[in-house]
Amino acid sequence: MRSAKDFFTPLAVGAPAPVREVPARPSRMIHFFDPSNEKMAAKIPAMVGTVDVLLGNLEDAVKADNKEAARLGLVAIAKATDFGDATQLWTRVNSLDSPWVLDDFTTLVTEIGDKLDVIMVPKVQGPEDIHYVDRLLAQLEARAGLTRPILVHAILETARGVANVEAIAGASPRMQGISLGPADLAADRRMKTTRVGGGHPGYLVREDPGIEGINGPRGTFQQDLWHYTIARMVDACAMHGIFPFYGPFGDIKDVVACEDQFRNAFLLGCVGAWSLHPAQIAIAKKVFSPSAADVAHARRVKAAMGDGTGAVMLDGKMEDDASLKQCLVILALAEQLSASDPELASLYAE
Ligand code: 1VU
Ligand code: MG
Repeated sequence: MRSAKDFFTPLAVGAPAPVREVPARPSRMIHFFDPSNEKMAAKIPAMVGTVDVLLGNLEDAVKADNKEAARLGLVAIAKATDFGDATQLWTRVNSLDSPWVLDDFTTLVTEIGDKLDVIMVPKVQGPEDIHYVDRLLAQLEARAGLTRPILVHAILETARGVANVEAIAGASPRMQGISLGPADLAADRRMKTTRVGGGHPGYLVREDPGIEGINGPRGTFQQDLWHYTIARMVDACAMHGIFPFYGPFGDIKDVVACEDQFRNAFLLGCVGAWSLHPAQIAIAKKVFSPSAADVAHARRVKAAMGDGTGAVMLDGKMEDDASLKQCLVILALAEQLSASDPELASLYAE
């Protein structure tokens, strides 16, 4: 284990200094695209400024025969596109045990390292995976003469990864965040689902039978398969000052359930989710931006609380230091989003 004193020392001579704090940039949707799919790739330049994150995916969902085309396609798009301040460019590389990942890292850092904000690493099992990526990136950044470190995002999609999530979150100053990957995680855990995220009608609790002699219908309540994992991930991220995300929702047509899944994640502390299809972008934007009513309420609590200590009554409810702190979280997010989204700025205007 490295000494805490060495934690912010570059891992290669000439590599940029690690960040002390992860930049909090709007990341409500991480929009996935396959750079080897010409139709999809052609749509990407026009999406700049309309999504918070564009992610060129090289891993699962890209056919094995297209891995090289995807990598080179991403290089071409990145070189030809100005992403401005409002949109970040991320990539998802192939898994660390795959035959493609070394070329993913070397090509992308060398060719477009100055444009890449974050590299998403799939199937992370423990801090040792992050340590490997950390050193490799430092070596490649030094060779490419980069002046800004590329950050790392881990996907939580193995049982071992979940067991090690706190150590993964704190493994490197490069750690930007973690996404829940429900599909691979379900398979690795041997859950008996066949879906990409969301709930399952069989995972429920049923009302007790009525008292003796009364046999009315017994209601059932569907439960959230992902509550434990998201909550654990959120705690690990908050503990290390990095950002938690919900991952994919595969039922593209079920926009209602997608919104519910995204909102559960938002309420539990996540800052964004993946959008797999253009139809999911607006859902993420809506859900991960606080509502005008929540912002207005937060401002009222802040005003009523004066110096921030003590307890007051507002609309029949007690507000105190702790409810004010929650309101300040909402206000900080509203302020951050307003800075890059004029529509939200006018929605939140006092
Ligand atoms: O109207 P056009 O024909 O010109 O364009 C189509 C389509 O090409 C385009 N489109 C997209 N554009 C940008 N980004 C996208 N992600 C994207 N998806 C589609 O929109 C137009 C309408 O498309 P569609 O409704 O006909 O949809 P398709 O049948 O073409 O595609 C649907 C899928 C889901 C296959 C497609 O959206 C896709 O491949 N999305 C990304 C999937 C992905 O990245 N999966 C990996 C992450 S999830 C994971 O790892 C765990 C499960
Ligand atoms: Mg996966």
